[in-house]
Amino acid sequence: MLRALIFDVDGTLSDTERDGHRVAFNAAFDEAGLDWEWDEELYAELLDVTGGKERITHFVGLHRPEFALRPDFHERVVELHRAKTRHYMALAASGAIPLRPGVARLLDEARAAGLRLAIATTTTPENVAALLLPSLGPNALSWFEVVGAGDVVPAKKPAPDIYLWVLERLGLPAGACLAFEDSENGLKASLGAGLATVVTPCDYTRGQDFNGATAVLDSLEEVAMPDLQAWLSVAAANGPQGFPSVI
Ligand code: XBP
Ligand code: MG
Repeated sequence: MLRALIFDVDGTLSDTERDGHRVAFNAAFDEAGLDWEWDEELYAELLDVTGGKERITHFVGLHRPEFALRPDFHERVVELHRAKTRHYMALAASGAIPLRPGVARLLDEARAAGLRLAIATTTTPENVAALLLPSLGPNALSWFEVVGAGDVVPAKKPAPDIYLWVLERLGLPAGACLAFEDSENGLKASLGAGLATVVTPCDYTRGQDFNGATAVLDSLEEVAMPDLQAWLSVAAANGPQGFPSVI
């Protein structure tokens, strides 16, 4: 029986990466006097690593190895990321990053149907509020009973930890929940936690491997409420691993 929906944020609720996070990283680098510029192509590669601080560290390792030798390297990464979060929040709070089609309707219908809602994301918690409130209104955060975000678990996606953290706080087994993801890393995390998962690929993740997803859709616009229980039942019939794609 379906009891809760657990949503990823970046790429799933909103296409945040190219015109949100990427722009904010570049603004932080510029502000710090660094000549680092993450264009769209480079950013596509850097997205292999989830988490902003982890992504900066990954970039330095590949493209600015001398920067990693500084004695204050870790502090500099934290500082750069703090500035990036400030820029991202300002951008998101201005309403410049819309939700993906069907998201607001699905959240409304799920609430009306008495389903519990939660978030499992790699991004910084403050970013979630900044992104959702302009589109969904000032009370939107209270719709989500559990918000698992950022550094609450040390191992970020594709590790399943953030989903396990959310499930524990919901007090529900994975079999009573559906996860919503947009990326291969996110899908690995949700499947690793035993969750049936609906994938709506975004611009950067289209073409990735979504093997094991219960459904792969262009957007949540196509989802009707009865589909959700039906998908959970199909996944349950097939066991916790190796979900077939029904669409
Ligand atoms: C999202 C991310 C995030 C953002 C940056 O992954 O990878 O790292 O790009 O957020 P997912 P922060 O959608 O799989 O959760 O800079 O706040 O870490
Ligand atoms: Mg995502």
